[in-house]
Order: sequence, then structure tokens, then C-alpha cells
Amino acid sequence: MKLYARIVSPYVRKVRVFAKETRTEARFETFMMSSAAEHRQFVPPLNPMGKIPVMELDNGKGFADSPYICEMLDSLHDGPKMFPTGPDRWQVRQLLALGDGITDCAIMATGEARMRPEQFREQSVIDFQLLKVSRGLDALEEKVGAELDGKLNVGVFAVACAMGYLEFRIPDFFRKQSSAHPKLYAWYESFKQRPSMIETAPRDEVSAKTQAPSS
Ligand SMILES: N[C@@H](CCC(=O)N[C@@H](CS)C(=O)NCC(=O)O)C(=O)O
Repeated sequence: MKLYARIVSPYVRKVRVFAKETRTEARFETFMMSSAAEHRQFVPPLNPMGKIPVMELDNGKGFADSPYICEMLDSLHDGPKMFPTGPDRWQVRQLLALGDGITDCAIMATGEARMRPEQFREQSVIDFQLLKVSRGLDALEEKVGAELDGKLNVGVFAVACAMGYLEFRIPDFFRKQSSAHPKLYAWYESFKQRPSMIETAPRDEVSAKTQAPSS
């Protein structure tokens, strides 16, 4: 299998963290694209939505959407499952939805800020999305010590990658939110020291800078 990826994508990061933590990384190769041109060339034939991550299966078909890619990888190992089937089954799915939901809203905010020429930028759209992000952080603050307590699961990875995206793309907003969410920020500071997080940290794609912005 082959994962189509970009280093800046928080959803790709979640899949890569997942693969490292479940030791399923050797089951696929990663094609790290470095430009919007490569994205446009390779991704739509595999995923009609044109989004990454997408996994090219061994039969040549595309398998899309990060939660499903993670769930598929979870079926390929015999270690502790990151999509639990016990009593915390639905709670973990909701944590995944919250982490990915924060990322979705943050991307809408940064897309408005980065992809539109300044005169067409609508500050109220950015504020509307960032309000959702800060409500999401409020909800996560309540979960530290309970759902965010050192256990590993797909929901925890989604939350960590959402925090990583905020820190990378909207650092001022990220810093401003810290005083209202001290437990969450302490949890994240510790979690991001994991090798899986360090090895997948986002950075700007040098060659893509003059092309259409990415996430
Ligand atoms: N729900 C999808 C979201 C994927 C997504 O939005 N990926 C972004 C990159 S971070 C993308 O490919 N955007 C390009 C586009 O929308 O055309 C997932 O979890 O995989």
C-alpha cells in the first residue's frame, strides 16, 4: 500500500502517528508530496474529493478519509486496539470527532486567512470558526485526567494532531488560548514529546510556497 501525504496535513499526521504507535508503518510506503501540483496530479484519481490522506491499496484503488485509514490499520496488528470495542468504544469515537472537528474548523479559519487575497478576506468567517475551536478546547480541558489520561487511542491522536496544527498554523491564537486551558496545554506539552509526534512534526513545504497554499 502507498500513503499519499503532505507534511503540513494534520489528518495525514494522525495516520502517521497511528501507524507508528501501532507499528503498522511497515505495511505501507509513504509518498510525501511537496507541492500543490503533485497533490493535484496524484490525489484526485484515488480520491474524488481530492483530499489527503488517501491510501492506494495493493489493487490500485484509493482508500480515503483518515479515521477509516486508521481503523483499517488497526485491523492489521495484534497489539492493543486503538479503536476499542469495550465500554469506552463510543467515548473514543466522540473524542476522535472532537479532535478532528477542531482541526476542520481551524483549517476553515486558516484557509480564509491564507488562501484568499486580503481584500476578499472575511474576518467574521475566521472569528466564527475560531470560536468553535475555542469551545472545542474548553470541552477538552474538562477531559484531562479522564479521557486524556495517558491512555492511547485514536481519539487521543486526533486531539494531539489538532493541537499541533493550531500551534503550527495559528501560533498567536494557540498561545492566547493557553491560560484558559492549562491542563490541556500541560497534557499536550507532554504528549508531543512522544517519538511518533516528534517524527511527524509539520514544517513548511519550501517548494510549494509559490503555489496554491496547502493546509
Ligand atoms: N475528513 C478528511 C479531511 C481531509 C482533508 O481535508 N485534507 C486536506 C489536507 S489537510 C486536503 O487534502 N485538502 C485539499 C482539498 O480539500 O482539496 C480526513 O480526515 O481525511
